[in-house]
Amino acid sequence: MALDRRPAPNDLNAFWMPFTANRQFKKAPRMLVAAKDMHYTAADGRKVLDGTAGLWCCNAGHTRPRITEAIQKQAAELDYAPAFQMGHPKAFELANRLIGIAPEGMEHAFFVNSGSEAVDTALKIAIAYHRARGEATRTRLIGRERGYHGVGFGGISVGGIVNNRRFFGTMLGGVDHLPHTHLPARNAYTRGQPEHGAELADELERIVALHGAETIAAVIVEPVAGSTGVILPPKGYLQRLREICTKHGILLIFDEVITGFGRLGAPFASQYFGVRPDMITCAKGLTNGVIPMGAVMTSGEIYQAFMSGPEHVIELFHGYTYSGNPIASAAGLATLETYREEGLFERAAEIAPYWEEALHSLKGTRHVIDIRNLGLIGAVELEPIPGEPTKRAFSAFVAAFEKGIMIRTTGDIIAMSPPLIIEKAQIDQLVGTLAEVLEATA
Ligand code: PXG
Ligand code: PLP
Repeated sequence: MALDRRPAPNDLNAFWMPFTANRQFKKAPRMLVAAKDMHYTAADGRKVLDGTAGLWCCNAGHTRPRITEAIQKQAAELDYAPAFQMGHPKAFELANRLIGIAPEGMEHAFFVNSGSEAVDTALKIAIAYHRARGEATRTRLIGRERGYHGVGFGGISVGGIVNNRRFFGTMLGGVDHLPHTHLPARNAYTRGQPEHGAELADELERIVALHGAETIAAVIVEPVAGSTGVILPPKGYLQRLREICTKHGILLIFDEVITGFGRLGAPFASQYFGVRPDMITCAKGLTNGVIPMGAVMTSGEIYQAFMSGPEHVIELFHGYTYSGNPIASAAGLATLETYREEGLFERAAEIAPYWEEALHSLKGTRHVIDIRNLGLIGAVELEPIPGEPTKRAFSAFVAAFEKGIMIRTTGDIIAMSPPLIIEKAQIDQLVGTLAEVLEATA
C-alpha cells in the first residue's frame, strides 16, 4: 500500500487551528512569514508592528541573535536528554538563573512545556504538599471568576472563563471561585491600579467559612488577569489575599505566565506588588516564546516537604518527557541573558508612563468605554454591538492588521502587550493606528 495515499494539498484544511474561528480564517487567512525585533512580516510582504509580543511571550522582540544562536548550537551539541533519572547541565543552570531573578522565598524550579502544564503541575504539587505534611484533607482548589489558567483540566477547573469550561463536562471536583475584580462602574479609566475593590479579597474568608480551611489546598490567581481582558488588582487586594491564605494555612499560587519576565517592569509581578506567593507559574517569556517551556517555582518549604522517606524513592510522581529539554534550556538561558544585558525589565518600567499616557489619550475615541493599563499591559474596552458581542472588537482586530498593527481581542476588549523593546514612536504608531481603526469601525 502506498504510504502517501493522497498528494499533499496546498490548502489550509488539515490544520485544526487552536482558539481560532477556523472557517473564517481559512477563507481570509492572516499569515505571518517572518519576524524581526518589533515587526512581523505578513505573507504579502507588509510589515506589521507587534503590539502583543506574539501571544504575550516575545518580551525581547523577535529573532534575537543571542537566542537564535543558542538554539542552533544546542541542537547540534546535545539535542535531547532523558528527563527522568538523568540530567544535563543547562537545565540546572537555568533553574539557578531563574531563581536568581525570582522573588525572595522562591527556591526551586520544576520545568514544564507550557503555562497550562505549569498550572496543572502547581495544583498537583499543592495537594501533594499538604498530604506529605499529614494534611491529606486539604484538596480543594480556589480560583477566580474570569481567571485564565490554561486549558488542562486543572487549569479550566480553577479558571473562570465560561467558554473555556462549559463544553467540557464536570472537570475537577472540589473547586470554588473568588469573584473577579472588574468593577467598571467604580474604576473605569483608572490609570494603573484601581482604588476600589480590595474588599473582594474578603470573599476568601466566606469560602473558607463555607468549606473549612482544613479542606483547602491552594488559591490560584493571576496578579493581573491577562487573557480575560486585562483586569487589574485593586490596591491592597493581593496583600489581603496573602494575609487570609497565611492565616488559614492555604498556599497562594501566582500564575505569572503573562506577568512574568518584565511585563510590569519588574522580573515578576510578585516583586512589583511586594506580595510573596508560595508558588509561581511561568512560561511564555521564559524562552521569549521561541521554544515551548514553562516552570513552577516553589518555596524551599514546599520542596523540603517532599524530601523525606528513603533516598532511592521518587519524591514527586510527576514530570514531562520534555521537562527541562536541552534546547529549551539553552533558549531560556539566552533569553534571561538578553533581558539582563539589555536591561529590558528596567526599560519596561521606564517607558510605562509614556505607554499609560498614550493609551489614555484614546478616551473619547468612538466605541471606547474603558481604558486600563499597568506596566507594558494595556486594554481598551469597547461598547459591544447590541446582540452581537465580540463582533466589534474582532472587526477592529482585522482592520488593525490590515493597517499594519497587531493587537489581541477577547470579547469586546482590545488587549496590548508589546515587546519590552518598543520605542516611543512605535507606541505612537500603535495607538494612533488604533484610534483611526476605531473611528472607522461600525
Ligand atoms: N496561565 C495564564 C495566566 C496565561 O495567561 C496560561 C496559563 C496557559 O499557558 P499556555 O502556554 O498553555 O498557553 C496562560 C496563557 C491571550 C492569550 O491572547 C493568553 C494566553 C495564551 C494565548 C493567548 O489572551 N495565556
Ligand atoms: N501518552 C503516552 C502514550 C505516553 O507514552 C506519554 C509519555 O511517555 C505521554 C502520553 C505523555 O507525554 P509527555 O511526557 O510528552 O507529556
